[in-house]
Amino acid sequence: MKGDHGLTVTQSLTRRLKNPELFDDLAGVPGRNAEQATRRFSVFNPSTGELLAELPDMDVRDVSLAIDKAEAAQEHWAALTARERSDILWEWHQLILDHSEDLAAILTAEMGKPLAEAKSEIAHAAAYLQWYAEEANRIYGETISPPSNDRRMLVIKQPIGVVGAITPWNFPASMVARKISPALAAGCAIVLKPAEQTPLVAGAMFTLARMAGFPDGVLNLIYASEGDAVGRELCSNPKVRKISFTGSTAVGRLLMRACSDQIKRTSFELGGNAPFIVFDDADVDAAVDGAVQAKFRNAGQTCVSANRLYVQSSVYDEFCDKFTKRVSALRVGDGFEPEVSIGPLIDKCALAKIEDHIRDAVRQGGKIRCGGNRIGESGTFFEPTVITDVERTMRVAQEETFGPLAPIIRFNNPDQVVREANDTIYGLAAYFYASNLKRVWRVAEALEYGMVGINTGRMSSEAAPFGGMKQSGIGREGSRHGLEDYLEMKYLCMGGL
Ligand code: TXE
Repeated sequence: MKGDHGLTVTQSLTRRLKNPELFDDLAGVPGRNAEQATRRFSVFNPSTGELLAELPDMDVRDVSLAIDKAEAAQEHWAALTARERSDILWEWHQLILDHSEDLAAILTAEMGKPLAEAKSEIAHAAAYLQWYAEEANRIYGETISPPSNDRRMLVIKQPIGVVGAITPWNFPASMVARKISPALAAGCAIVLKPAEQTPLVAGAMFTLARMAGFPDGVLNLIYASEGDAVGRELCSNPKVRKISFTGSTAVGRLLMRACSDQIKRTSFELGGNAPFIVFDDADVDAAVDGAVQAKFRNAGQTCVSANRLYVQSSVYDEFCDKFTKRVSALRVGDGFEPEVSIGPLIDKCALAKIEDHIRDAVRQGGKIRCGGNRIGESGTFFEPTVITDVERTMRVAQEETFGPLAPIIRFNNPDQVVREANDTIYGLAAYFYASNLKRVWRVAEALEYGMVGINTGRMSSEAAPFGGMKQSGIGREGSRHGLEDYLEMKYLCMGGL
């Protein structure tokens, strides 16, 4: 079906939406010449293979124009009072809640995750906007006791300026909100490039942002079929003062190099290799619950996904049996079908990676307890899989699988397991289950991770700083710390008093 703006959206999706006009802005990119207007890229539903939309494939010229617009708008945006910025963010938050069903349907259609998960992601996205609508009013500086009485010293906080943001496909709504809302609260303007697989929900959110009243130019959206050229322009254009990126560590490295010429500010949230440790004093049933959540949410396609499970010998058999039973019962399918808790993987590459990891583990003695196969000839559905007898040297324990595969490693020595858990280039999230208070503190402090879940498999919250150590990234998103990442600190010294 062709919309007024030349957008193709399948009837099955538009029929689901109460407000199909959420798509209206998707194709409208002013100022493009005829040659640019012919270049488009397609967005597909990974569950069905249906074509969802054909979007303008924007290029470096579009990015450069968007940066100009952002720069022109930023000063005005920063000059509004904190309360005025906060009110617009509140309005956007409200509009997202009002349209949450439509936004969730778009998200499930383009990304594949179960509708219930999509709804909770939209609520999570709205929660970031709410949090930073409040936080916008809490930007504080400081005064310093001067070393001599003839001067006064203070510190003020100012917006960094124009921010280039690049988001991934695994949380296409909440990643957008998590980056944009603190930046807007701080007084920055944004140029955002969502992932090419999942640009539609970002587009719909931007439509709602316009309705909320953001001044023209403060929020700019770039649709592009790949990230390379956009990334280069964002990193090399001196008008962009900061890059905020969530995605793979490999691309994070490229962007960091590209930003080094101008010593550009960066926030990176990159890959992970989260350990999930079950000690012998853990509540095993609770640990099973937590592991199912931490591993299989979003079909395992989360940067905080439990990538390797370590279970202490004395509870190993009980844990493996109970966990395998729960995992075998998970239903895989189209995210729009009720009862489905595992959607498709994002693409064929993701499928190939999980199969490689399984092959490698089995070759070295890993035992498949359930799953292990793709479902159907076409499509990217994969059975939720548990492998036991895993060794830490296997690829499945070394690399981020980013899929519904849980490798379980047996351990005997509690001190050694913490050292093994830390033995990775990543440091995003770790989980452990234990009840002995001394052990809880010691292990929590010893894990070299930005986030540690203790007796829980779920910890993301707008109220908490999300981010990693080592090669999992730089900076934090969420909480008051997330706001600081979009503010420059300026020291003022007034003399001659
Ligand atoms: O990531 P990419 P992919 C990890 C996960 C996954 C792997 C690959 O292990 O299996 O990365 O996923 C844009 N300059 N994570 O290929 O390529 C791209 O257009 C600028 C973890 O999807 O990093 C998209 O918008 N931008 C992660 C975004 O980067 C570039 C979430 C992410 O794509 C670019 C996703 C370039 N040269 C994957 N190349 C997490 N932390 O949750 C690509 N992009």
